[in-house]
Amino acid sequence: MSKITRVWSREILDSRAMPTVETVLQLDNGVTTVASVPSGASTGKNEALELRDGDQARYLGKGVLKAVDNVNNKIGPAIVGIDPSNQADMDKKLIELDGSNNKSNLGANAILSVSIANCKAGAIANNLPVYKWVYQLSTAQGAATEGIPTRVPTPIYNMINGGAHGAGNLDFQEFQIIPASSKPYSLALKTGAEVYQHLKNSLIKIGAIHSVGDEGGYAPNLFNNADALGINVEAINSAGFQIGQDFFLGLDVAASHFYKDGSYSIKDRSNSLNSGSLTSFFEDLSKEYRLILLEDPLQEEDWSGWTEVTSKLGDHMMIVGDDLIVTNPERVKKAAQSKACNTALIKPNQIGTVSETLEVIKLARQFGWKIIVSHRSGETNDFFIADFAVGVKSDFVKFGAPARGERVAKYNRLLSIETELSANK
Ligand code: 2PG
Ligand code: MG
Repeated sequence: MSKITRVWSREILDSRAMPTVETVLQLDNGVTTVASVPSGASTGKNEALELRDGDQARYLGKGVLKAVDNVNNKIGPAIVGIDPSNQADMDKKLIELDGSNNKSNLGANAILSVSIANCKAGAIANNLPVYKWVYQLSTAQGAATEGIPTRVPTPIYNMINGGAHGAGNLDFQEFQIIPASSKPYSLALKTGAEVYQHLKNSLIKIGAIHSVGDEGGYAPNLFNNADALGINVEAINSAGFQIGQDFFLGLDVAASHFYKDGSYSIKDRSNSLNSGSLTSFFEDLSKEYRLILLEDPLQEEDWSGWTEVTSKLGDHMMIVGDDLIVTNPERVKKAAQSKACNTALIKPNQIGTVSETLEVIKLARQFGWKIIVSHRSGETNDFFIADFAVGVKSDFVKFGAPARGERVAKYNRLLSIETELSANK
């Protein structure tokens, strides 16, 4: 049995030059594990609280020294002596120490950094790679489907960044390409990267600026959202692949971002839209561009509108709840009851601990939903979620474009897991 002997934390930078929390956990054999947490820009209203200092003299008020202090002085002393193999007990302890219903006392950023560092320590204590350890934890919690992981989840690449992540002229947040799930992961990564290169050339050809956005996808100047779908199709074709066979398209609409006073305004339409007319627009797009995925198509409290989208499009598309369900069991239950979506986007920092994230996955699976494990737009090079996604046998992963260090850290980790999995066959 191992024991935690020391825990310390500090403020580091994420990929957006914003501070975030990095925690180190030391075991009695001297081994240390390190975990840092990501941060969203288009956050759902109902996410667990990310504790920021609010001191305008530092990082525009975004410092995380209070969260760091909470790890160093409140969480650390309370968890020394615990065996990291017991993730459920550790997370229970963290939840109790916080005592609120949204992690607002200690901060979900402080809590998750400890929870993940503990999960990595549990893997080491049990002599397992993190993905195998997560599989054991999720099996114990009833969150995994039967049988050890044999495949790497299918990647969803965010090729064009709009909304809160882009340059400001596209309303929708993510224009995604999704390789056919039948392809081995290494091939899906190679072909995705090739399309990314072709997309750059296509954007240069039409004079659209080809700088990148927060998630490594391009942030071009285009006229409207449909144009961004069109240019993804063009890049897929010029790379020598076929839509509907090699690649499919998806959208994270992140509709709360352009919803105001009861209506939606988008570049593609001169009039503002209500949820019914926006849904009809999605129906048209899905036919024209073979969309298979639609995330946050409507704002996060429009439950009846979501039910309408899922009943109209859910038979052939993944209708993904992100801001809608915020990796929260109560909102997942409500969404299932009202048939508001059929796929869960899973982000550990929306709820705050590894065990609660597993619980949400278990619930979503009980409702027959698909699972997508996701990064945040502000990331670090920590690739824990790559292991986590394999361990829980997620259907898909969403880690941004196949570019920029903090995105590629996760995609490359999946490559090495794929090699390990095929060696074990
Ligand atoms: C999303 C995420 C990640 P953010 O909306 O799905 O892509 O963005 O982290 O800014 O919430
Ligand atoms: Mg989203």
